[in-house]
Amino acid sequence: MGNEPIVQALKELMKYEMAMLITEDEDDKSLRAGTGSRGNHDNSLVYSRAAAMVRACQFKIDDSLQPDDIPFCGHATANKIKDIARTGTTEVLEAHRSDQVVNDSSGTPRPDTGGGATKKLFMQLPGVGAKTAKIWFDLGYRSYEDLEEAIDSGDVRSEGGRLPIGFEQAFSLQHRQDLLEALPTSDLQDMQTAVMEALTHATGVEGWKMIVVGGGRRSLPSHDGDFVITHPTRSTEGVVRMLVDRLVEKKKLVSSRQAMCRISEGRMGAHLDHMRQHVLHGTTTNSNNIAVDRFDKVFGMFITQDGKIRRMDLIITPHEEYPFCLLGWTGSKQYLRFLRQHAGNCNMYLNSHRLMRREGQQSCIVPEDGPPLDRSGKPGWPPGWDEKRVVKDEGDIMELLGVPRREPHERNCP
Ligand code: 8DG
Ligand code: CA
Ligand code: CA
Repeated sequence: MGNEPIVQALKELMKYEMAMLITEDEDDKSLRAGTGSRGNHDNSLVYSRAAAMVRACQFKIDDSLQPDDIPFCGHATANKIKDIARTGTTEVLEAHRSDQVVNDSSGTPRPDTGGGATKKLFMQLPGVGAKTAKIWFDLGYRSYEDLEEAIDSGDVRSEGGRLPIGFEQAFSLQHRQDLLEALPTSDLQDMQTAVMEALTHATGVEGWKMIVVGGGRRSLPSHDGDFVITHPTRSTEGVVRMLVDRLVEKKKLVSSRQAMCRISEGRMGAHLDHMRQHVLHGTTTNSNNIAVDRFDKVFGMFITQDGKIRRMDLIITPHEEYPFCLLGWTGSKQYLRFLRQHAGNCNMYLNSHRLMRREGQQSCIVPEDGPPLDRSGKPGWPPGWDEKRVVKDEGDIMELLGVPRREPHERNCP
């Protein structure tokens, strides 16, 4: 359709906006996935949605269109899209690219903008979020080399001070060449072999399943390995800790003393009750933090056979939630936002654990406790379904939602 350059420009704008958004609790973009649940308005979501819509557009977008002809966004965004169609760029994008303060649509300088290009650069390092990127930018650092120099020579810019950098961030800076390049498929294979060995050894049972998820499953080049792990019969409880210990012992994973190695565990216990409560009290928002789930997992640094350092995420799911986990962790993030929004429009709630809805004074798991709702909120089974059928794969979830089955590579909303 010829609209791809516009998609890429909107994606770039999305990333600059993520770099402008400071959250109090989380200073790491690898632990978030574009939340929208944060207090302040998140412009990155506007651009992400616009990019997805432009990619899906069945006509060429050019300057002859009126803003109203670009129906999926507000006038301010539509005007930027027109600019990009005409000239390849737009004022805000150029301001970000040159680290300048950005004006809002009424021409007023936006507070807390500036440094877009530099902050985006710093945030490519695992463990560095908008908060740290801003501190470094405000101190005057503009490149990785600047940061390295500051570590070597002490911080020349602030009197007697030193560069504020954590050991995880310093590790990422040191290994940035490995961490920023695209992974060859052999690295994913390497991860698979090492993790499967560790799972079998640590638990003493065979039969573990380990699937590539994330961009890699959507047939895109990956800069990290994302995997969902499950077992058809054995409990997954407590596995993450044993797995990490074994991988560290085998020198396949960098230990948490040297680099980022974040383990989440033990949060699965009451998760269904929590979900039920949220559904009952209407406190769910389908589009809110798509990165929040309660699976046991580890976000760490893998060491390949060639001695390269690669980011690796392992997500461990009980078998009954496996299809939901797979769907959630395959992405893309924007595809998931659309899917969850759709569930919400049908008065249902979807996350990476289950599909649920309310039934009178009770919450109801779909399909175990009852049929899904359609767009008008009416319950009813799709063709081929009844309460005895269980969700076996991602396509089943799509059927229950009444949306087309899409293969992973068809879920690349940018
Ligand atoms: P990329 O690595 O090439 O940038 O893209 P990706 O593979 O699509 O994204 P990812 O950041 O590696 O995450 C994989 C998918 O998992 C993503 O589409 C959204 C989903 N996801 C969750 N929970 C979380 C989370 O806690 N953090 C992140 N980053 N993604 C999550 O379901
Ligand atoms: Ca990924
Ligand atoms: Ca990842």
